Amino acid sequence: MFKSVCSDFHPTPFIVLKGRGTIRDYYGFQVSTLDSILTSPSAEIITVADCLEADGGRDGLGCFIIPRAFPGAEPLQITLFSGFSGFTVAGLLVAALLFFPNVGLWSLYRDRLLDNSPENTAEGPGRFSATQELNQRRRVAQVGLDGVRRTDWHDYEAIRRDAARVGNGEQGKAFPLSETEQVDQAYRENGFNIYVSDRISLNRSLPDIRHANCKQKLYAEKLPNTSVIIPFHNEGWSSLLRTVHSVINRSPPRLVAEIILVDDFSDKDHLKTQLQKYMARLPKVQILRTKKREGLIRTRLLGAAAAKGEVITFLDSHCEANVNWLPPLLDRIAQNRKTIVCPMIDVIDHDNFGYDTQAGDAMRGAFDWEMYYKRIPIPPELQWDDPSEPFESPVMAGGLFAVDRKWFWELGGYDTGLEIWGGEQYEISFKVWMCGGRMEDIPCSRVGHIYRKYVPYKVPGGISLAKNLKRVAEVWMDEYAEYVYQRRPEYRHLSAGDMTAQKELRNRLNCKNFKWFMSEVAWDLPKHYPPVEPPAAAWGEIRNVGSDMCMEIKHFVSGSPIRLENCVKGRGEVGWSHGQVLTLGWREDIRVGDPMHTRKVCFDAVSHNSLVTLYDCHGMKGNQLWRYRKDNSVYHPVSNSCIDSSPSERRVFMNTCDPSSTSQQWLFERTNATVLENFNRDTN
Ligand SMILES: [Mn+2]
Repeated sequence: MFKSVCSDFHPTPFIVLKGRGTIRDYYGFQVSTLDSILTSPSAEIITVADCLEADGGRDGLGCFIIPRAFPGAEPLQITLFSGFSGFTVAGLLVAALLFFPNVGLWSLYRDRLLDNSPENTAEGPGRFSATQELNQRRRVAQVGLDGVRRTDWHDYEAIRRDAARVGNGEQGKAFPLSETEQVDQAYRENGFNIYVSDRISLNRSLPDIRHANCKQKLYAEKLPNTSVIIPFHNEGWSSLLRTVHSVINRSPPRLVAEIILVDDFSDKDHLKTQLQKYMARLPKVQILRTKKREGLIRTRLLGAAAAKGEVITFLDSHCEANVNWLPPLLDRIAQNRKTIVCPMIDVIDHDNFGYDTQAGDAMRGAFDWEMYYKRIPIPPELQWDDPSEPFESPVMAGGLFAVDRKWFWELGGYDTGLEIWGGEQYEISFKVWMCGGRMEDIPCSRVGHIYRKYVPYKVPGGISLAKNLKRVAEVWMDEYAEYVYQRRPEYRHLSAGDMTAQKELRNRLNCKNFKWFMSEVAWDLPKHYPPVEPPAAAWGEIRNVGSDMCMEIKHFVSGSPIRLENCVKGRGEVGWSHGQVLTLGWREDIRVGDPMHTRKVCFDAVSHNSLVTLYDCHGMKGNQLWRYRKDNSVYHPVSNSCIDSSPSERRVFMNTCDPSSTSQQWLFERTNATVLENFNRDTN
């Protein structure tokens, strides 16, 4: 099947990646589903990266092809498409460079591939040795122009020990799963496979997937120490302990003042005396417990309030700290105590505990105007020659960051009016930027995190997230809050509680306004998520000229086919509830809904004769790019074909364009001539 896709639209070889869900190429073109890849005899392809997962299943931004498993991968994990399997790794890299040249992230990744793959794959477990010796020779501290003495903080003894480890999950490898191990219960209680976690050492080794430059970096000899705060609620035994062990194993002892576990009213037995006894052997670890369920935000605050270290470092309770993760964070704070720093968050697979980068790896934190967290590419203006250098990020992902303890409290900690979970990452991010600090992501600091399959416990109080977001919008976002309310009208009249203290804090700290934040910090965000949606080109019902029937979607979910049905408008019914209201919007895709309320499902076609179906919008044009042309055809540039219809079968499908065929002629209920002309001018 994808062979034909390949020859039709991709005369050139391309890399395909294995993962759960659908596989797309660089253009966002849907190549195949995983199943067809695995069952096809022509595919020798086995690699990891999944657009959907990469993107949190939302907008396709993560859908660049990035072979994230490549560096430390099993030998058979990348091959090229049929006919190109003779390519060497070098050939593959050349192909990659040719086909994905404009992605900054890609170039970042490419550097890593080039740095890591040749010597390391050859050397096997001794992967550190070359740089290691080099570093050991340079271990002497150097005094910089600024008079600061810098030293190599790597613990080579620990690195050697880790490199020698073999066994389940060692070197961050995926645990081989048999079906019996994917027991539902394991997921139900934890949101990830605790059985697998239990079979992996608490001290397991991880692959050093940092950029090679990180191995050479020196950091100030005199760094502040930190309290590491790990809030948890009903966390699994091995996942919690592995978090603690990884911190102890991979942090210079004198930089860790204490590790504070904060139990948010767990009821699992293993988290009571058993945990108490276990931690009694680890002098730096203390356990605090809330007296009732407080939620993540107040639990973190409780830990922060008890902290004595100069810096507070928050971690999630199912993390693994990687090689030399701490000094790069503390060093930035030592240079500017008002900097909040975040490690790169790597992905620990919730099924098999394989360790890998996020798709795209280094990206800036952002949000859309419904306040969903998003990741956007680092714009060229902010890319350094050395991609391992810290870069500015407008908002943090959430649970993993380090902050000068006093500065955290000067900023008021978290707004205590925020409940349970959600929105706090925006609050602290807006606050630090607007009130005289800054925020950075640190590529040389990496921490793995298990992204759960789902949240295994009830989150009490369903509207707390809405309230939290409204609080943040009201206190920090000024006139930009309106853009949120336009998309979330239900927030407008929601009571978010008393915000006097927060507004006073903003005044007292003399914080800049949100307009400043948008123009100086998140200036690249509107390119990806414009506050005001540019006008749509066409919307409303789409009526076929030949049959006088309308396009209709029965279920507004990915995978639904577009059908031809009687137009409901003619029957005096409401089009949107019938799935007959559609919008050709500014991203030049066709979405369900009217221009002000589109859903994130788009018209999607895989070939010149396939059905037209809905798919999660990726916003990257490619196979979701449509043109509404003067001859009333709906044209699909990537396949050079048009939407056709069969009234007897009620089917809507792709076909060779035939301007004389009325079954290919469509009338949108409304059009904006100017916008349409602009769209059509761009290509023709
Ligand atoms: Mn988590």
